[in-house]
Amino acid sequence: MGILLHGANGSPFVRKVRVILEEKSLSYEQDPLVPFGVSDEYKQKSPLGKIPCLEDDDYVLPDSSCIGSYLERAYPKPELYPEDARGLGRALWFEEYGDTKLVEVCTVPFFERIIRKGFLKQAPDEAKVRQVLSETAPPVFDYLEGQLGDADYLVGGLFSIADIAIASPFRNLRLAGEDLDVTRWPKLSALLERVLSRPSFKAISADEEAFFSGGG
Ligand SMILES: N[C@@H](CCC(=O)N[C@@H](CS)C(=O)NCC(=O)O)C(=O)O
Repeated sequence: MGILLHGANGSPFVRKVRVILEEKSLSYEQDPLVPFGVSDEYKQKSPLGKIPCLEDDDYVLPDSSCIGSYLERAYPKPELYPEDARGLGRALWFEEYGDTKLVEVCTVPFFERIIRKGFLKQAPDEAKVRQVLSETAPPVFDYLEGQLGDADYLVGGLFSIADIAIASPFRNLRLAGEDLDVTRWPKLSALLERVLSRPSFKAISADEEAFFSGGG
């Protein structure tokens, strides 16, 4: 059967796994599952009912972070996780920060303008979007800007899971028509340009833009 990835485009967690698969040149099929009202059969595979969930032949694993760790061990090249203990710890921290705080702020404009407006056909809550962009998001972006120093990538100067997990939610922000203020966050903006222009992200962007321009 090979690799099957359950999860619709637009999810920052599904994107993370797709980028890892692309970086490792692994071929896979995608089941564009939307995580609302999922079947009991899917819950057997992903007990929290969330996306993504990956099947690799007879092996089934939910959760983007668990999937990333599995893929790194099962398909080691190219390496996407730092070798050294401190680098690894730091990369996993950025992955966690990306998956929680950053997803929380970047998906509000995406949900309001793309999902609510385009798919649920309701008016987006622009006041909520403005509040997040002006109050909640800036300290999160400040933190990441401060972590970069003069390095091209977040950990050890090398591209890693940390950069994938931080860049992924920013794609949601861009799909919602927002971007970072390059004068306020120049290092973070440069990191995003570097990471989002990789062939792995580009391969997925085309799918996402086709899908979301149809929905919105
Ligand atoms: N920690 C999980 C988070 C996955 C997640 O929250 N996915 C969202 C879609 S972006 C979902 O399935 N939400 C449905 C739900 O919470 O029931 C991961 O990294 O895979």
